[in-house]
Amino acid sequence: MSDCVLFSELPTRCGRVIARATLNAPKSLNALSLEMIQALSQQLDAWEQRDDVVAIWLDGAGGKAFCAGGDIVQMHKSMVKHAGEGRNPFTEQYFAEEYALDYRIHTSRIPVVVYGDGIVMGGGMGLLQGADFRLVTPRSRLAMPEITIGLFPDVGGSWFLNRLPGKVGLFLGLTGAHINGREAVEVGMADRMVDGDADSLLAALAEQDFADEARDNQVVLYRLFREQQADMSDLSHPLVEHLSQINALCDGESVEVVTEQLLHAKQRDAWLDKALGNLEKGCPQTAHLVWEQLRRSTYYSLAEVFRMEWCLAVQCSLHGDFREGVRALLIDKDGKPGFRHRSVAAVPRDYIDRFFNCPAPRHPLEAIDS
Ligand code: QUE
Repeated sequence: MSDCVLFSELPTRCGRVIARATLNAPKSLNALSLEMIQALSQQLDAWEQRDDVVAIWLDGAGGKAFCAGGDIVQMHKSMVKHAGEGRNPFTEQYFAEEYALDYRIHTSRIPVVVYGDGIVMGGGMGLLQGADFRLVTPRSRLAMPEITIGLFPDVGGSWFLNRLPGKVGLFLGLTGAHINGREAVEVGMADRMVDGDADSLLAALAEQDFADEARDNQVVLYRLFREQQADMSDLSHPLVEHLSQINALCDGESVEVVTEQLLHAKQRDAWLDKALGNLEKGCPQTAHLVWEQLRRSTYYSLAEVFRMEWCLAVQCSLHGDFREGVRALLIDKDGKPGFRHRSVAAVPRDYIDRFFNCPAPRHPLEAIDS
C-alpha cells in the first residue's frame, strides 16, 4: 500500500465522521501523480457510499504547497517514449483519470472542503475549484501557469476561468499570473480565507453538531468557516486594482489583437510587466488554445468542458510544444523552450482547430455525466 495520499477519519462529537485526504509528496510540492489520482478516486468512491461521512477534507503535506500541478515529469517521459506514434497511452489515461476525479469532486454528494494553503497551481487548482468550500490562507499562491510549458489551463479551466469577472479569466490564462488568497476571494476563485492551520480547523469541525442531511451540513460548515475568517486587509490585491486595465487590454476581436494590446502595455508597472513577461516568453500555441477553449465552452456543461479538455490535453502531448516546454522548465532546466511558432500571430488557425479533434476512436469521458 502506497502512502502517496494519506487517508484518515476523524470522529465528530455528534458521532459522525469527517474524512480527510492529504496529498503526500512534499518533495514534488504534492504534484499529482497518476497513483495519487487513483488512490484519491478510489477512496472518494468508498466515502461517497457511506452515510456517516459528513464532509470530505482535502489538503497537502509539507507546509509549502497544497498541490503544484500534474506529474509533468512522467508525462515528459511518455512523450519521449511515444514520439511520432500518433497516440500516447499514458497521457490518455492520466488526463482521463485526473478530469474524472475533478468532475467527481465538483459533483460530490458529500460536501468537499479543500484547504488550499501555499502553492495551488494547475492540477491543484482543478481540485480546489471543484470543492464546495474553497479555502485559502494568507500564504496561498494560485495560478494557471500552463502557458510557460505549452499546455493550456485545463482541469476545468474552461469552466472556472469563464466564470470570473470581466476578462480576468482570459488574462490569468494568457499570463499565468500568480495571485494571492485575497485576490482569489475577491475575484471568486476561492470562497474564504482562513488563518488557522489544518489541524485546528479540523478540531473545530469535529466539535460541530452535524445532521443527516448534506444540505444542513453545508450550513454548519459555512458558519464555522465564516467564524474562522482571516483578516485580509494586510495583503495587497494588484489583480483587483488592475481590473479596468485588464478589461480594456483584453478587449479585442482575436487573440492576436489582444496579445498585441497586452504586450504593447509593457513597462507601465512592475506587477503588470511580470504577468506580461510570462505571455511574451510563453508558448504561442497556448495563447490560441486559451482563447479558443474559453470561446467554445461558454455554454458547455461541466461534463462537456472536461471532454473538450481531454481532447486538447492529449493533442498537446502529441504536438511537440508541451514536451518542449516541460523539457526546458523541469528536465534540462535551461529555461529556453524552442516552441514551434515564433509568435502568437505566426500560429495558423487550422493548426489550432486540430487540437479540438478527438485523438482516440472512443472518448474515455463519454459517460461521466450519466
Ligand atoms: C506549469 C505547470 C506546472 C509547473 C510549472 C508550470 C505543473 C507542475 C509543476 C511542478 C512544480 C514543482 C514540482 C513538480 C511539478 O510545475 O503542472 O514536480 O516539484 O506540476 O509553469 O503546469
